[in-house]
Amino acid sequence: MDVQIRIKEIRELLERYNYEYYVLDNPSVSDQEYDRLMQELIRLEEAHPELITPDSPTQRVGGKPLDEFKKVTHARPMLSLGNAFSKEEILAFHERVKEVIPNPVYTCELKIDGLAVSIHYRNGEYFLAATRGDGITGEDITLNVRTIKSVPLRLKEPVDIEVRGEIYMPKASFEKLNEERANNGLPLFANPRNAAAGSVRNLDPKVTASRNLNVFLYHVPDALERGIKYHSEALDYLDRLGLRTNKERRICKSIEEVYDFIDYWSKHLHNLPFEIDGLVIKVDDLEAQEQLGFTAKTPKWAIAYKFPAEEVTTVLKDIIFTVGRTGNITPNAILEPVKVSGTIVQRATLHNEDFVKERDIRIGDKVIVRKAGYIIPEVVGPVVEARTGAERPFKMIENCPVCGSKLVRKAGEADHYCLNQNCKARNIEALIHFASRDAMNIEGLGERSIEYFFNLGLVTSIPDIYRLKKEDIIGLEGFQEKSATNLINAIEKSKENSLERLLFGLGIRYVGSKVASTLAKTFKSMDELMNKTYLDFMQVNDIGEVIAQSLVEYFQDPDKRALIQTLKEMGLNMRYLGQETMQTEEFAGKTFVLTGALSMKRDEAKAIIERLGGNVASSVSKKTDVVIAGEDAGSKLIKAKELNISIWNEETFKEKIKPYI
Ligand code: 3BD
Repeated sequence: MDVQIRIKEIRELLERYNYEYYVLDNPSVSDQEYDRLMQELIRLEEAHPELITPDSPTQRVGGKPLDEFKKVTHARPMLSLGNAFSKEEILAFHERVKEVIPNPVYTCELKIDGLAVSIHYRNGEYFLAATRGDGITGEDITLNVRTIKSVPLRLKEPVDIEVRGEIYMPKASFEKLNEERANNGLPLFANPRNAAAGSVRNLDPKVTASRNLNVFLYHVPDALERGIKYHSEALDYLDRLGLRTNKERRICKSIEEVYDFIDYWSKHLHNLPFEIDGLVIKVDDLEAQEQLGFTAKTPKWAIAYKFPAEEVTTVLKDIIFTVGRTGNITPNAILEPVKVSGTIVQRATLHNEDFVKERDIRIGDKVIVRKAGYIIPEVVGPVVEARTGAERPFKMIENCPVCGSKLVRKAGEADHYCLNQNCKARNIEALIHFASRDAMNIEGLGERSIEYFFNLGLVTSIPDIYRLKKEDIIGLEGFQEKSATNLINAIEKSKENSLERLLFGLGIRYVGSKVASTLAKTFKSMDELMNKTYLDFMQVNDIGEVIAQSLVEYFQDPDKRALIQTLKEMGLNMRYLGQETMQTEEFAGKTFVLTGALSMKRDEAKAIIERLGGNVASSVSKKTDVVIAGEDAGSKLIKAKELNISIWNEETFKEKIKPYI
């Protein structure tokens, strides 16, 4: 028989068996038969390498580990979902929907707890996969996702399509993986979601391939353009293409049916072979979705229902104090280890003195523990009935647990502070913050390395980071030639960061990443910022007295000015480089003015325009390209007409942004 024909035949069989096994969960042949065919195909391809194609079942794992992931900009942003924590909030969502759509029908789905992925097929062939990232740009994980066996390398129809879904790790695989890791002395993953994320974001596809990941697809961004009328129909279409969807979805014709779905899954979620962190409720009619539209980040036609946090009781054995980067002191509960929402918890924040006193939490108490927002363990309060009399009341400490200096609690503030600028704990925390992901994002310079370098005296201040040399770290525990080179490169690269990352990283009090962005956008350079007054800062939207005061204090402090000067001399970028925007024909480089009443918030409209590459100005001039006029637009509209400037009404605006939302 012709080799070419035999190869094609085996590939088709393997493709079918793979689909039956991984997508339908319904195999029609034995594992042995499958393996036998795979071995035959491997042999034939080895003998005829010219016949290997990328969609061959032998080609799932291949290639060398990557140096880094490439960036991918999503054609349409990957949106977030609004959250509801109760049926009341679901009802409020329903009422909002009904204002636009009188009789909405919903599709209810499980909310798989994994990581979102976008997968592209060209002519039916697997082509690209990307993480969500910040929703605008993600990372190219094509090679890793192709190792997931339920991801078909070829669809049942030769279409060009982007599909979105969630990659996850089944509970059983997660437990097996952690068991193996424990046996090998490797750190454990906290939960299946982290394990899935870690496996997908590994630079070596072989590692991903070894991790038994799976996927559910739930979204076709351009369904309407494909003639699909309902979300539920889009899911059926995904099924027909051979993609894996979750079958536990239900079309609900009334809010009561939605409640039934919630009640059912509130009871049964633990029986699922994978973790879910809630349910998703979506308006089924795609045209109705369009009419409802979106806010800056979330669609108004969908909402996530989050199950109430699980509460458990355990014993509070002790209270210890930690020092944050601003010198803030946090009491922490040391707990008898207990499993909460899937992970073992042995420490929980007690926030501050008042939190503990108001709840009268005592050492030795039986306490109720839960995870706030599913993530951060917190103590809800004591079980007073369980007291024996042996419990010890809480007493706030008076001196820094690390440097011993006297703590201060300013009037009107809840936190105690260590004011010692040289306090070791504060400095380590400040360095960790500087290098962290939302700040300078120096990969490889995490909590552990910083503590290690600090204790060796290698890095005790921010400039020390930029003084590190490869020779200093090669040979230190955990650092070989390659990891040392990577770290030095990452540090070097961080010098190019846009101003807002540096501003956030400096750890100025009350300057979070959002304020840092606003400041960078407004003042453009560090030099400008350093010379601004309290009143200048007060002019900026979103900046009030407290932040303005803190900024002035920071920039007038000679030590801080010297620090900034040093960093500048070391070559750190001190300018705003512009946000990562899309270059869209209708918006990029153009100046817009908003006037009149719009149905969406003005800030949202502004954010969308900026993301699409445009600017928003407050008054109409010759430099204005487009005026977007809502209801009752006044003098600005008149001026726009005089100057012969393009005018869009809200509908036109929505039309223009539609392709990117
Ligand atoms: C799921 C958005 C929309 C298409 C926006 C309505 C937020 C992660 O099973 N539908 C689902 C699931 C997630 C979804 C949408 N349907 N968005 C959905 C989703 N059945 N998990 N998500 N995402 C996906 C996210 N991820 C990371 C950071 C912030 N948001």
